[in-house]
Amino acid sequence: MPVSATTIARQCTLCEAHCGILVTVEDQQVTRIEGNPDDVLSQGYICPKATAMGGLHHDPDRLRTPVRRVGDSFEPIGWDEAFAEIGRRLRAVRGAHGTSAIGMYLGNPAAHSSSVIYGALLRAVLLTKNFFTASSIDQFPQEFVAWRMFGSNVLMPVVDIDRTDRLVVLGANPAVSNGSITTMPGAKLRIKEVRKRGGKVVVIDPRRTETARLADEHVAVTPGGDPYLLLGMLHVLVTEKLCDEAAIAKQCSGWGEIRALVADFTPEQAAPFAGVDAQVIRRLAREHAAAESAVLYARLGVCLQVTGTLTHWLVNIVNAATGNLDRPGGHMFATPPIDAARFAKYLPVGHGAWTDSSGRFKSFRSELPVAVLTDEIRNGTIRAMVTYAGNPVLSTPNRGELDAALEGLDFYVAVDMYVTETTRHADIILPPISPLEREDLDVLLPVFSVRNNLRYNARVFDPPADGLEDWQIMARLVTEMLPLPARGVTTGALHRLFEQFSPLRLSALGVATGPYGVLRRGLRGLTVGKVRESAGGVDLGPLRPRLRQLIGTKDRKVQLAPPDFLAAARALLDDVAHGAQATADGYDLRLIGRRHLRSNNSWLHNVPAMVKGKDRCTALMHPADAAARHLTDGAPVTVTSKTGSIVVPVEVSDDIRPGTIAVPHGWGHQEPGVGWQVAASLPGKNVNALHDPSLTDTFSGAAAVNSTWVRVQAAEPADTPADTVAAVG
Ligand SMILES: Nc1nc2c(c(=O)[nH]1)N[C@H]1C(S)=C(S)[C@@H](COP(=O)(O)OP(=O)(O)OC[C@H]3O[C@@H](n4cnc5c(=O)[nH]c(N)nc54)[C@H](O)[C@@H]3O)O[C@H]1N2
Ligand SMILES: Nc1nc2c(c(=O)[nH]1)N[C@H]1C(S)=C(S)[C@@H](COP(=O)(O)OP(=O)(O)OC[C@H]3O[C@@H](n4cnc5c(=O)[nH]c(N)nc54)[C@H](O)[C@@H]3O)O[C@H]1N2
Ligand code: SF4
Ligand SMILES: [Mo]
Repeated sequence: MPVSATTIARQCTLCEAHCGILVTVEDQQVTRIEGNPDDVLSQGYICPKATAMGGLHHDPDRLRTPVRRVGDSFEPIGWDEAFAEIGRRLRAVRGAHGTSAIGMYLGNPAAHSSSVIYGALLRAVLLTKNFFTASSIDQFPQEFVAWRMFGSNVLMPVVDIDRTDRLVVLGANPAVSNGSITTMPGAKLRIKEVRKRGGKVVVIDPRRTETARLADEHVAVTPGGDPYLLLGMLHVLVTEKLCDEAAIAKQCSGWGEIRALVADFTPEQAAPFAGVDAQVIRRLAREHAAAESAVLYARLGVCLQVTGTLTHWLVNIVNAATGNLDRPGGHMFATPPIDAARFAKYLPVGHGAWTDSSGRFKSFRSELPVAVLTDEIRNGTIRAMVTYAGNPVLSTPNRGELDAALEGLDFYVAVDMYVTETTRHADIILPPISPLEREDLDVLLPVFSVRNNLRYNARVFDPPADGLEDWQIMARLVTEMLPLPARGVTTGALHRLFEQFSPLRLSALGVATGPYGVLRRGLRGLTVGKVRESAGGVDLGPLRPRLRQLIGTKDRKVQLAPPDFLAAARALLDDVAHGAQATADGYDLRLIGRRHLRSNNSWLHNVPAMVKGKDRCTALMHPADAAARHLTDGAPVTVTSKTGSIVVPVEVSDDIRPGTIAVPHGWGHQEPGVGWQVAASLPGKNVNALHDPSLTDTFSGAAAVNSTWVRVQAAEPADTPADTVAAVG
C-alpha cells in the first residue's frame, strides 16, 4: 500500500443491511472497498454493490451544486439564491392555494441516514395533507398490522435468524436483498448457518430464488396465494392441537375468533387457491409447530399485494400461535440504543384522519398512499412538490402519467444528487454531499437489526466548503417555510440554532438517555465516543424478550382478531366456498417483481461496474409458457396489462412457476434530459407502467405490484424500444 493511502471504517448505506466497509483512499481517489471483519453486525460481509459507494462518489454525473432549470436544461445556481427562490415560490403556492397544495414525497434512501429527522421537521412545518413516502410502496401493510396487533406501527417484529431452528421465508429474497425490516447483512451466510446447526430453511415463493437455492425446501406458491396457504396452515395447527396454548393465553387476546375462523377451512380447500398441495400445507404447519423454535419471515412478495395487511396479520398469528413470538429463535423486538418502539406507542398513529380528494384513500400515520400522488397533481389538489431522495416516476405505479403531471406543476424542488426520470421535471435541484462525505450515527436501523448494536459512520472525504448535507438542506427549507416576522433577520439566527441540534448531536443525546446510555448506566454506559473509537461498532447482545414492556394495546395483549381483519378473511373464505378463482379477461399471466444483487431500486445504474454484462430487465418465463407462445430465450416480447405495455427480452427458465412472469423494477432510464448518462444508455423498461395504481392493499393503501394480470406476446418489429410505454386502456 503506498504511504499516502488511508483506510477508513464506516458502513455502506445503500440498503438496509448497512454492511461495515473499509474504504481505502489514495490521492483523493477510492481505490478499494472491502468488508470490515470487525463490524459487529456484518462481520466482513459485503455484496458487490458496496464498491458502488466509490463509484457514486466519483461519478461525474453526480450533481455538486444546486441547479436551476432553464428551458430543457439545468444551470448551476448558488445556494442562497436557490433557497430564496424556493421559499418565494413555495410560499406563493401556499398563500394562493393553502398548505395542502404543496405535496412532499420522501424516498427510500432518506431513511438510511439520520438526516431524515429534518425531513420529518420539514413535513411538520409544511402542514400538508399531501405527504407521501416510499413506505406506501414498501412496508405500509406491515406497519398497519403492527399498529393493530401490537399497538404501535413501529412494532414490526424482527426475525431472530441467528438462533432459529426453522426459517420459513415467504415472499422475500434475503440472499439478494440482505433483508429488510430485519436488518441482516450477510443473509446468505446466516441462512447457511441455520442449516449447519441442524435447522431447516423453507422458501415459499413463485420463483426458485437465490434464497430458495440455499433452502431445504422450495414451495412454489401461486402469486397472491399466501393468505389461503396460511389460513390452511392455521386450520391444521388448530384442529390437530399443535398450538402453544399457554403462550397464547399469556400473550394474546382473540384466539377464540381465530379458531372459529379456520375451523372449517381445510388445506384441501386452500390448495387450489394457494397453488400448493394440501399435504404440503399440512406438513408446513406440523413442522412449524414441531420445531424447537420456528419463524415465518415475510416481506415484499406478500406485502405489496391487495392482501398485504391480511397476509402479514396471518404470518404474525402463525408465529404467535406456535409460541414463537417474543422468544429466541422466533419473532422478536430489538432493544436499540434509542428505544423508539418504547415510546412510539404513546404517539397517535391515526388511520383516516383525512383522505385524498376522491375520498377513497385514507391517511395512515399522517401520510397518504403514493398510489394517489399522480391523480392529486393532475386534478390540481397539489400545485407544488418537494421530493427528497425518491424517484417515484420509476418506483411507483402511475400509468406513465406522473411524468407529465410533474411537468405541469407550478413549482417543484427536488433534493437529489442526480437528474433522474423524476427530478428532470424540477425547477430547482438541491444536491446533498456524497454519502462518503457524511458523518453519521446509525440510530435508525438497530430498531430492526438481528442483534442489538450501535455503529458509527466516519467521513471518508472532507465535504466541499460549500457542500450541504440533506439535513442542512431540509433545515434551510424549514426556515423558508416558517411564518417569520422579519425573514432576513431571523433565518440567520435559526440556521445557527439548527446547527446546534444536528442529527448527530440529537442522536448522541438519544443514546445517552437510552437503555444503554450514561444516564442509565453511569460511566460504563454507551457513548458516541466509545462507538467512534470502536473498530466496527459496539455489539449490544442478542435480541431479548420484551413484548410486555413494548406492547401498546389497551389490554396489553396481542390483538389476534381485529374485527375488520376477520371480516376480510371471511370474505376470502367465501370466495373459496364459491370457487371464485381470480381471473382477468384477456390476461393469462401474473406479473411479480425481482431484485438483482447489483441493482438497488432505480438508482445504481449509473455506476458502470454495477451494470456491465447482459440486459437484466428481462421477463422471466417458464419454458411451458414460452413454448405456448412460440417464444425463444432472448426474444423481445410485449408485456401488456390493463394500464400499459413494455417491450423487454424474455428469459426462459424453469425457476419460475408456470403462469407467472417476473420483471425487475427501477429500469427505463431513456427519458430525454436525464442526467445519468450511463443509465440512459442502458436497455430496460419501467415495469411500473404495467401496475395499476388503483390496485392497493385493502387496509393500508400500499401499492399492490405482485400479482398484476398481464399477457405476453412476441414483440412486433414496429415496437421499437423507444416507444414502448403506451397506455392501452
Ligand atoms: N440487491 C438489492 N437489494 C435490495 C434492494 C434492491 O433493489 N436490490 N432493495 C432494498 C429494498 S428498498 C427492500 S424493501 C428490500 C426488499 O427485500 P425482499 O422483500 O427480500 O426483496 P424482493 O426481491 O422484492 O423479494 C420479494 C420476493 O417475493 C416473491 N413473490 C412475489 N409475489 C409473491 C407472492 O405472491 N407470494 C410469495 N410467497 N412470494 C412472492 C418474489 O419472487 C421475490 O422473490 O430489498 C432491499 N435490498
Ligand atoms: N414494481 C415495483 N416497484 C417498486 C418495488 C417493487 O418491488 N416492485 N419496490 C419498492 C420499494 S421496496 C422501494 S423502497 C421503492 C423505492 O422508491 P424511491 O425511494 O422512490 O426510489 P429509489 O429508486 O430508491 O430512488 C432514490 C433516489 O434518491 C436519490 N438518492 C440516493 N441517495 C440519496 C441521499 O443520500 N440523499 C438524497 N437527497 N438523495 C439520494 C437517488 O439519486 C434516487 O434518485 O421502490 C418501490 N417500487
Ligand atoms: S448488502 Fe450490499 S448494498 Fe446493502 S449495505 Fe451491504 S454491501 Fe451495501
Ligand atoms: Mo424498500
